[in-house]
Amino acid sequence: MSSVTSLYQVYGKPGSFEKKAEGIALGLTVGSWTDLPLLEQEQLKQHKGNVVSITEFEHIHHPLKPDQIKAEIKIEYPSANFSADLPAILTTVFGKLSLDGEVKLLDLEFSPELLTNFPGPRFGIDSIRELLGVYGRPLIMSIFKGVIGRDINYLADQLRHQALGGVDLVKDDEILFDNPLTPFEKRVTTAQEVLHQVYEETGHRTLYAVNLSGRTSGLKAKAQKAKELGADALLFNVHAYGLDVLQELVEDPNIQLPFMAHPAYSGAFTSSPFYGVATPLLLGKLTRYAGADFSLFPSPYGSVALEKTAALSLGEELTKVSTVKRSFPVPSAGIHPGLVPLLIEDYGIDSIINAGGGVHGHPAGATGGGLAFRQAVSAVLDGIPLSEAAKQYSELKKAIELWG
Ligand code: 1AE
Repeated sequence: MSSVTSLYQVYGKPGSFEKKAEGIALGLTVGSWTDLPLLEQEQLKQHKGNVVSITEFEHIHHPLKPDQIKAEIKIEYPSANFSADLPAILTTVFGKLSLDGEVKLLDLEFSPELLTNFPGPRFGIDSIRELLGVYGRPLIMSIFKGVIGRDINYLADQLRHQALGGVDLVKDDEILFDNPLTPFEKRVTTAQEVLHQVYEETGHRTLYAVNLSGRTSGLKAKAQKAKELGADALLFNVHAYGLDVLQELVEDPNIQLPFMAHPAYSGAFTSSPFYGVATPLLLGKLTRYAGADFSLFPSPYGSVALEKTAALSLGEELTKVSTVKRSFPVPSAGIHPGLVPLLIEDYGIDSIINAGGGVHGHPAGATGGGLAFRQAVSAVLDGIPLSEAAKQYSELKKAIELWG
């Protein structure tokens, strides 16, 4: 049977969870039905949510209500109840329920038949590597910083310095929207010129992800224009718009560009231990199913940090075997070269190390910052401790002296 199966975390008194689970399974599907005539009951049965399992964690008590323990409830919802799109699925499994006390949506399992409606990333890890011609190491990405109120020449200069440091990708800051000083289309064409010039000079290719922003109704036309102008990739604040908006853009045959999902605003849904949606589900599985080729998220180590178990399982959701292509995990926020060994240990080589301040704040500028990251990656892959490698590489040495 085609279906989606939800895993919820709830708290309650021991032994109370069966009633709670049945209440959810009925409430989100056919409602109260047992008083109806038998024929109608039969008809409705195929639409009723099915409680698959209830697991009580008798030793995990609610921190503020010690008589309550944690439980996980699994419920399967037939696809017959919803259209095959994320808004309908999310409304079915966590619509009104998300407003109904301490319930957290931990995971969603799509049946293979349902999953065919979600083609996922158009490019994925393998095709992005082909675009860049880079294999066998994590990619390095840097971020424009301090560019609000600056003109296009300032951006061009900052981009050139970043690219000369050997980073593979540069993304717009997510807070840079369309504006008269650096309009969207001008950013695309200027970046092409700068990056082409750097390629001619050095043979190194860097891709630029421009921030696709503005009202939802204008996004497709804007993204198509970016494609026509030769854009490399699009940054998208997907959680401020909604996952289905991303899916629409990714599936548009006139766009066909890699999409980079920024996590801005997602913390509003994920941060509570009791409410909302689990981070690996939202920024991992669902962002991948909606078609992001890259998903950015706070690493467990930097200035904004995710809890480590969640950060690791997020990476797994983006890369584990599926009919849907793999998306690049992009651990971010407060990243500096000294964190490269930890990031490679956590996310392997099929990941992207992303830094803004850790590139621009380098004593030798953004070019020195990029070089320091590349040197740190080489050292880790060669099995050389960073402290050793720093004796050989002056940029890495300066970064480690500054940030540790
Ligand atoms: C989690 C997203 C990180 C991001 O977009 C960003 O701008 C990070 O900047 P830094 O590296 O913390 O300066």
